[in-house]
Order: sequence, then C-alpha cells, then structure tokens
Amino acid sequence: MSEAAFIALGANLGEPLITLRRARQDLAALGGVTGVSRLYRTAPVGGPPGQPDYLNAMVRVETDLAPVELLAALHNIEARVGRVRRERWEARLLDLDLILYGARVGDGPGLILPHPRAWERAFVLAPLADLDPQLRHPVTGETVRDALARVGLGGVTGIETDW
Ligand code: PH2
Ligand code: MG
Ligand code: MG
Repeated sequence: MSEAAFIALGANLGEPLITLRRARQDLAALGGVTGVSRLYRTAPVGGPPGQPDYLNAMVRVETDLAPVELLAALHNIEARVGRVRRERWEARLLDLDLILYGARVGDGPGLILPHPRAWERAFVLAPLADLDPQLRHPVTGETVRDALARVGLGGVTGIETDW
C-alpha cells in the first residue's frame, strides 16, 4: 500500500525555477503527486557565506517505493540535473530531501525520518504548511502550523510564480 511522502525541493545555483520544474516532472514519474506547494524565495541557512537565495518548495507523493528506494530515486534526479556533492550545505543546483514518509520514525543507511531539522526550518515548514498545516511531527506531535509560528517566517517569502 502506498504512503504519503513529503519531499522538499531546493535550488540556488543555475536556473532554480527551471530546475525545480524539471524535478517536479521527474517526481511525478515516481508515483502520484497529490500536492504541490507554492514557491518560496528563501535566505540561505548555514553553509559558506555569500550564497545566492534559494527557491524552495514541497511536493507530496503517494509511492509504493520503500523509503530507501525513494531516497535513491531522489539522488538520481539530483544527479540528472548535474549536482555534484562536495561540501555540506554548499550552494547547489538541486536538493531533494525526504522530510516525512507516512508517520515513520527511524534511521537507515543515509536516511533519518523524519528529517532531523525539518521542524526548525521555515524554508521547509512554510511550503509544508501549504499542503497540510495540521500535519504532526511523528515524535513530538507538534503541528506544522505551530512549528512555523514558533520558528517564524524570517527570510522566507512566498512568490506568485506558477511552476
Ligand atoms: N538547504 C540546506 C542548507 N540551507 N537554506 C535555504 N534557504 N534553503 C535550503 O533548501 C537550504 C538552506 C541544506 O540542504
Ligand atoms: Mg537539504
Ligand atoms: Mg539533501
């Protein structure tokens, strides 16, 4: 049976809008896309200084892939747009992070669910709130809406561009 997975998209190099549109199409090929957030322009958090702003968004997919299989598929999509992994949190052409997979909790090789920093980051929470503000963190029980109110929207601006 398929479960809802939430995938965060981020890009701040190259042509982020074109990259995110392409990634969205590639994600649609993995299973049913059942939700797409607005686009957000966001100030970079962490990483080397002087990076360009990011475009961030969130997509919900219903997939039969297991979490590690889905993660591998996300890495394939990243590689197809030419991402090379070097420094942690460096500027990137495309980052696809598995934020939630149903209410699953745990870690496996290269994957921690839910994503460990998701409920602390407005650039994740704001697009997630577009899809499901009442969604609860599987461990703490805090809703997306409450987490966003706690963290604040600093540096995160919704933009009207269709994608
Ligand atoms: N991703 C990071 C680190 N910092 N900052 C913003 N604004 N958006 C991101 O997607 C992002 C980040 C690590 O993946
Ligand atoms: Mg990331
Ligand atoms: Mg990542």
